[in-house]
Amino acid sequence: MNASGPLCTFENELESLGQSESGAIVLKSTTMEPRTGNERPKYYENEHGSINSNGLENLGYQKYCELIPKLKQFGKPIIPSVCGFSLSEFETMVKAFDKAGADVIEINLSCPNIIGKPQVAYDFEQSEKYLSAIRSVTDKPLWVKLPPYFELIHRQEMAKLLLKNKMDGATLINSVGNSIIVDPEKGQAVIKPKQGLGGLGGHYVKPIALGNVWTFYNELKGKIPIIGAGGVYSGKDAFEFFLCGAEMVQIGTAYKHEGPGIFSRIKKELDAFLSLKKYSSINDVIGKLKVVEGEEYGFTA
Ligand code: RRO
Repeated sequence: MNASGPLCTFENELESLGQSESGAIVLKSTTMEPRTGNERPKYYENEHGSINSNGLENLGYQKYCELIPKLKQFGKPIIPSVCGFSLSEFETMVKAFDKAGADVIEINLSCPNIIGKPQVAYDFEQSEKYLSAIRSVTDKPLWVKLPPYFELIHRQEMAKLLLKNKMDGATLINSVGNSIIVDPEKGQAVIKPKQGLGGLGGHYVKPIALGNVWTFYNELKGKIPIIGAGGVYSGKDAFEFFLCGAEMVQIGTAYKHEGPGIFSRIKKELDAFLSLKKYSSINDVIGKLKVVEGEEYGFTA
């Protein structure tokens, strides 16, 4: 499926996703009011990936609630993504999307691009408060969109919170926040907002995403499915996420680059790779990453 972010803000983009082979329609993260987002240039892409400081450009949650019945005609899960500026905003939007017929609601606790608003998911006390309160306002499946964590203890602690608060999915990872890409010719950052700082995606972040997926998989022990994201451009990339424990993948940077045809290409590539490697089912892949034994790759004198 697509990742919440690129090409899922406007009605025509959501319809294209409906017509594509994306397994679901994931909506751009919503706020209470419509937003035009941050100043341009706020997106840049090269062969290694992307950086964005979109700034939550979206039509406001009420518009997406109205669109849900229309989007249902495509016969696939509709997954709004919610990004409030306070707990009560999260609660209001989650309740509204529940009523409007969302199939799953993704709670975005990891937007890196709002000036003066640190990512909730890096504050474990606040995250616990948000997750338990949001859990109590809906019975719909709740997925939590998380940022990359770089310490194992942080991954372990967040995994515990997801289990304790009965979350139904963990989307790993959002972009790597507060990064910079420099244009050396101009001696200038490639995007404008936040002094050039933005969220990194694409090939740049795949190993970070895989590391997060693998640790969360081992902590969650199959009790909560993982939706992998961060650098999926090909069927083999998707395969790597499945090996590390993801059950689904989302595609952001590569979808923006290639458009909605990417979903059928990646499915075909994945099927071909699974046949080549003689896997009869994706269930034989999920979480089956082998770790190196002995000294095969060790440095010896
Ligand atoms: O809109 C954005 O700037 C944005 C969001 Br909400 C997010 O979750 N992740 C990202 O890279 N950009």
